[in-house]
Amino acid sequence: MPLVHFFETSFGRTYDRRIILARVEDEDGFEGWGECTCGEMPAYSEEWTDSCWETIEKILVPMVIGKEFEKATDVWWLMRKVRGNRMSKATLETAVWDLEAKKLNVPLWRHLGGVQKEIDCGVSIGIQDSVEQLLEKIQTEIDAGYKRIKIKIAPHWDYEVIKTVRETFGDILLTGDANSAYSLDDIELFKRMDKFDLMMFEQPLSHDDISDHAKLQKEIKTPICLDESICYPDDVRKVLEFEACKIINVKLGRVGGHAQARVIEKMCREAEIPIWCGGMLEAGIGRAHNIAMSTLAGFTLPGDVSASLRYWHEDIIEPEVKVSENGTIKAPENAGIGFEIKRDRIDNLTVKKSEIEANNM
Ligand code: OSB
Ligand code: MG
Repeated sequence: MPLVHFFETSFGRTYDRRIILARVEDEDGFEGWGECTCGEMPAYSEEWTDSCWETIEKILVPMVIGKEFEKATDVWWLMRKVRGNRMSKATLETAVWDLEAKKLNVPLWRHLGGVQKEIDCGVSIGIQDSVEQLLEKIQTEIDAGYKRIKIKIAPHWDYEVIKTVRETFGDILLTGDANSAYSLDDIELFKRMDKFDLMMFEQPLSHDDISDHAKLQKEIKTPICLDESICYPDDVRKVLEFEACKIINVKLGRVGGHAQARVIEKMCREAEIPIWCGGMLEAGIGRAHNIAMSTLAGFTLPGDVSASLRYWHEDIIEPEVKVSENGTIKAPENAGIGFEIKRDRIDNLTVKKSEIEANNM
């Protein structure tokens, strides 16, 4: 699926998405859908489209298909012998959650224990060809009502850019996401950027680091938010212990699905660490799962979940995800993820398909 506008982070530019979808069916004919949130390159994480395909088809499906289990929460445990590969796991796991909610005839968000009927939305704006272009994009999103603007930062696109954005837009809720582009050698730069009063610096240091972030957090007032570093509930325990951040970004794929996300949400809520839902340039199915997760009580900050039309000329769900002029999305009242799947559109976009039946295993 071609993106409406390219998306650039500190690790590169994306023009087109190659997305894996999973459709699961149970013996009673109920179905559920999941979307793999990996990138086209092993850059944000080690997983990428073709590796996920192999992992899901050859390794994970045989662990789940044809198995009798009580609840969607069991799927994570059925796959426990596989280390890592959480985006691959989440693809199947989230599909089973959708199926379970449809079977119970309840919206997935209620089934997960969500309490917020409407979620607060922000946007993530990539690195642009020019600062003027960035300012234009920010204006568009503010006009659309979004509650928080996040810009991507990198060593060629940081201090001066943030300064200009602050001078132009004043007191907006503003965040900078570095996607691991810096090291502790940059402490002085971060201290100088403290004065811009950002809501947070997201993942400034290494993708798998906790202790360097703790050192940086001690030196700056701006809250650090961890994204890439948080893979398991145990990582949350460690970042809290070392005070490595003050905010956490939760992504369904990065943590392995809804069951793990719920554990992390509860831990953060109890520790009074605010969390928000991150995005991975999802198509409609992944976006719908993000909306459901964002309704959990701990998700108190605006997430990176925004309107379908910011990404796609035409999405794969109906209705498309729309954002109110107050910058919110209403949680749907239909069963499961709550959106219709556009099967024809998906069929037209499909380049590869694998159908696996339990009795063939
Ligand atoms: O770090 O949050 C990130 C996109 C791809 C990989 C990593 C990230 C992002 C985003 C986009 O920031 C969020 C979105 O609009 O989906
Ligand atoms: Mg991020």
